[in-house]
Amino acid sequence: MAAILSRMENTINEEMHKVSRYHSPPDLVHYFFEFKKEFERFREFSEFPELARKVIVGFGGGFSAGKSSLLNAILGRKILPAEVDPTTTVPAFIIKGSEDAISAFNLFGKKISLSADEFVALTHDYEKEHGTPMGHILKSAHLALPEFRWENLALLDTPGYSNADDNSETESADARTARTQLNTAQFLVWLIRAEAGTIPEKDLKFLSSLRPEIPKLFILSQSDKREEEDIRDIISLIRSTLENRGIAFLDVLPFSARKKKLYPAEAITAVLDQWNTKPREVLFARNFKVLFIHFIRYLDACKLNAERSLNRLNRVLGLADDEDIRQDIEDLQQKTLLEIRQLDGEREILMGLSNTFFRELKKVGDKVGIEMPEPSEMDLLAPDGTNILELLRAYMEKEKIRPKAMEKFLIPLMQAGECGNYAFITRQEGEKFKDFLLKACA
Ligand SMILES: Nc1nc2c(ncn2[C@@H]2O[C@H](COP(=O)(O)OP(=O)(O)OP(=O)(O)O)[C@@H](O)[C@H]2O)c(=O)[nH]1
Ligand SMILES: [Mg+2]
Repeated sequence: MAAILSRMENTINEEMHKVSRYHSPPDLVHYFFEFKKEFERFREFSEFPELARKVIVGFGGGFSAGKSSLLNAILGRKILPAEVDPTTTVPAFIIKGSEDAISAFNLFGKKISLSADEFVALTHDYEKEHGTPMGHILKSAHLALPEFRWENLALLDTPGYSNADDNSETESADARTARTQLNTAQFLVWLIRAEAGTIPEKDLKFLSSLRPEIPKLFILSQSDKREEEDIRDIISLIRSTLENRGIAFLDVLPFSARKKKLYPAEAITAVLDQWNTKPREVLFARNFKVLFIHFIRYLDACKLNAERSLNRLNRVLGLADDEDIRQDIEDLQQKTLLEIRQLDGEREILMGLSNTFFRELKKVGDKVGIEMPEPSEMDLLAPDGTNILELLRAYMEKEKIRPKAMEKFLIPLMQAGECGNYAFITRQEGEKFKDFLLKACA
């Protein structure tokens, strides 16, 4: 497996870079960044395939908000170190397993097994006791529990994103870790300490930097620390603040690890039950395909341009009498032809790399028992706004539709990330455009 992974990595880091030497998409830096990030996720998946189909529920909040204590209450046992001043330093995923097992993923991309004591020592404030921040050589920890009741969920404990006493403006490493981890989650449980009396400004700022489409459940933690009648007021204050700030939320529920009768975890576990309904799709094949297609489409667009230039040059050549001018035009034609040949060569190499890459991807999938079907290009059409924009332009040219008439479709499509417009256009322009799209992609 290690050999396959390193071949795949080599494709991205070496071979694709070679292809990009003469023609590369304008967003090349971002493009390779995305490619590498997706590959990192894939590497982690290959070490922890159990996690691939899980819906991830991130638990976030400030330092000592009570995340680990809430998780322990939900799990019904003290598996995560909390109490007596511990600090979570490494994100920990908790899933169902056939037997108790703890493992971790280190920064060198290796999976290691840990005993319960080692887990506590390595992931929770090892620094204070031993003087070395061992937690920081681990990327994530994984706990499998046989009694875990949500087959499709992975609960993710994260380090607190900020220290309540820390007023500095610069973002800490913990905040970055928490953001990266929480942004990969499909659902979020966010804890606010009741003592704070409302949702702190810092939390609001942090939450607005998370993907807005992640459904969020808010918990007023350590509710025993305030009078019972205050709790209701604090909750309504939090609700109205969230509404005013435009942060969508599912609910705000009180919880206490000390007074479980008064503020039980059941309302929270009922929400987890709802999120548990179906496993998550594995999207690696799809995401990698989108990345390859992006580059190939760019080469195709370059070729189309070059061919257009060639046609124009032919036309001009037919009109030119002067021998010197003809010579110049023929030189330009030669140059353009060479470029077209080069583009063809690059496309062929890229297609070859893509084929090999998907074969390797499938091999890894087979080894860990998760199917990795390579999607067809048609499957990928809807989410890629830029392709549709190109196709729409071609359609307008073919149907002799003036840009003015299509402006209302074109403008939103030109804005990055407006994938939903695909559905909008096909609804508006109807079957004709859909037919055209199908033919264009055949
Ligand atoms: N009174 C009271 N104290 C609590 C409650 N929950 C947690 N605590 C205390 O609050 C402190 C922090 O709890 P943790 O569960 O470790 O909080 P955390 O959010 O995981 O903290 P970090 O991992 O450091 O970000 C501990 O000292 C707990 O004993 C609660 O419901 N009531
Ligand atoms: Mg913790």
